[in-house]
Amino acid sequence: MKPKFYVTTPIYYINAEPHIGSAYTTIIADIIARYKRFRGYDVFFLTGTDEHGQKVLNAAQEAGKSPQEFCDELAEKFKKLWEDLEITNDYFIRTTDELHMKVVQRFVEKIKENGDIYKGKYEGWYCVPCESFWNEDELGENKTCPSCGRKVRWVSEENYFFRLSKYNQRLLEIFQENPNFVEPDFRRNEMLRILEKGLKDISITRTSFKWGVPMPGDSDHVIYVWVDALINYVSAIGYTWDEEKFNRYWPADLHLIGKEINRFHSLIWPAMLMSVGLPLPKKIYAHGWLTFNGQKISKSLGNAIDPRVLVEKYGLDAIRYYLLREINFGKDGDFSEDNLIGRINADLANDLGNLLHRTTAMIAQNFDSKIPQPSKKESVDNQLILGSLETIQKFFENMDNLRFTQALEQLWQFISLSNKYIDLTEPWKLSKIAVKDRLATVLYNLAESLRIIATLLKPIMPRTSKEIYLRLGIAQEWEETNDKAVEKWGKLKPGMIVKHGKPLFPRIDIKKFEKITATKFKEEVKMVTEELNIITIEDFSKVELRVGEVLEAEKIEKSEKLLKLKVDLGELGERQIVAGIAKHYSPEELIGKLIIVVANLKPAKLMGIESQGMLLAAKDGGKLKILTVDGSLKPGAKVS
Ligand code: ME8
Repeated sequence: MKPKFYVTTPIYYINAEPHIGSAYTTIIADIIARYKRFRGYDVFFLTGTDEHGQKVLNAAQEAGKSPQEFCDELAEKFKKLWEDLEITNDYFIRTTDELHMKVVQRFVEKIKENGDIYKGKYEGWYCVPCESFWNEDELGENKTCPSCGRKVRWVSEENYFFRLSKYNQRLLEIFQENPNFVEPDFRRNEMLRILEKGLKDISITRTSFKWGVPMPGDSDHVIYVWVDALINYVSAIGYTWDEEKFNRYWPADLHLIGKEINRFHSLIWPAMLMSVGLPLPKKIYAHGWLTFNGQKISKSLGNAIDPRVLVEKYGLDAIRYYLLREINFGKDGDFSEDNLIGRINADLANDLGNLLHRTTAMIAQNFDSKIPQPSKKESVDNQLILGSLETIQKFFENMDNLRFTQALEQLWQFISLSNKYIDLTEPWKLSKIAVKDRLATVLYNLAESLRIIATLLKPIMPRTSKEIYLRLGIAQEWEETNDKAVEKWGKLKPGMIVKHGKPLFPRIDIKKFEKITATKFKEEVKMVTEELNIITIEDFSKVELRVGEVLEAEKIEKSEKLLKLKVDLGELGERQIVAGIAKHYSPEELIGKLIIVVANLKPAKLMGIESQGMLLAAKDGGKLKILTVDGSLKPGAKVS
């Protein structure tokens, strides 16, 4: 049986639309989930929405909707966004799901049965945006929330309390026994300081509003939104309703969160679990916060960016790559479009794109597009192979320890090594017959390096990984490919047909681009696919291709390249077409030919002469041949 891996994101408050911050955590969790599947784990990847509490209620009221109606609409937006971002979550939990609400009540009952809940009076400070209680001595100047800096409000209520203080000592021991329980270590140390100061019991119900899970046995109270939310991690996988599933996946292997909600996950949640007698999660990782182009991302300031706008502009894989490579995981970081473009041009277009481009072009030119059979290895080949083995091992080691930046640095070192291998072996000098065997070995090694690179990229840049497989002629292997594919060098079979195509990542001209500013959340953002060189049948059908008969052809004065043709397109009438074929065809030999014409191209002027369409021709080095039909057809016949 496969080992299991259970990874979660926070469940996001549904008071406003998702943005690049929530997308950051979700994309990282997706990369971890895909990576673990790739390594042979049975993964359960959970995300969802946090729908109760004062903050969501206020947002619904402002929108003039009932809270349920408001949540239903927003939950769909979150789901749609994750779909558009190709997030591979196994389940999406909503805290308004009836099943979840029952589990929350059952969980709280168990805490109560264990004697950990008592009734008392709560008087203190509350921050609605953070849904957090604070002690007087924790507040900032002018009674502001230490987490978000906004004004807190005084709350005085009869509440139920959870005996958090009872678990103080046990938590301290857990932190000492397992130094990796909370990561990074500086976040762990912050939690240790809180534990050393001593935990106070916390209020876990509210009476001032009704939007929440009713407290069992006292429906005047609703359960505190954080208690309700944390329980999602067990309710989603069957706690109290599917024992087998729950025992399979619990405890969670990784709760991935942002730093500001660390104490809920590292202190309160473990205490709640101890109270009901459940094992604790294996790791809580509290990552840093992102700014966008140097500015704080804030829904209230209206500068939250719909992640799809970024994806539309730069491509999904470029964003995934950038988030991992540039933001040192764990630390705060800035999502800067300048740096993103720098990375796209240098790492993706130059390093990776050129390696692929040069390799497939040389295989196409010298081996009729077939992956060649390698022969005797030389020492420069062995260096490349050793480099690949070292990369695979270090890449896995870094990924296993959530050191994403370092994992990618390692992989890009190998890409540089492969590019250097081209410079050292100078394959363009080997294309003479006498050294064809050597050329075959060099090009095989390059294609094999690319296969390894694409395989390791599968969890991080799935579209690019798939595209490289396609270019290497092994697209059918991609879906199933996993870490076994890089167990040894030389798994690429000679004879596969490579496809030489458009650049993987077009370079972006930094002078011409405009920075993204605040955007409204888009309902339907068209996602970019051209990065992949793939079009849909609908895209193809936009091009109207017709058979045309050349009626007249003549040279254009002062132009060496251009010919002016009159072409009969049957029902579409006659067209004037200007084509750059004068160096390859004389006007006379064209007359009467049945050629293929793009009939719905916007007219353009060439040397001042209008061209009402374009003819198709194929080029191979210096040779050019126009496309004709195989037999006779009426002018105007449709090509599809
Ligand atoms: O806290 N940079 O929900 P939330 C990086 N419902 N990550 C960011 C970010 C930024 N600028 N902004 C948001 C809640 N995040 C609770 C969670 S879990 C049981 C309940 C990410 O909508 C980051 O993961 O405020 C952060 O912890 C989370 O979104 C907060 O989402």
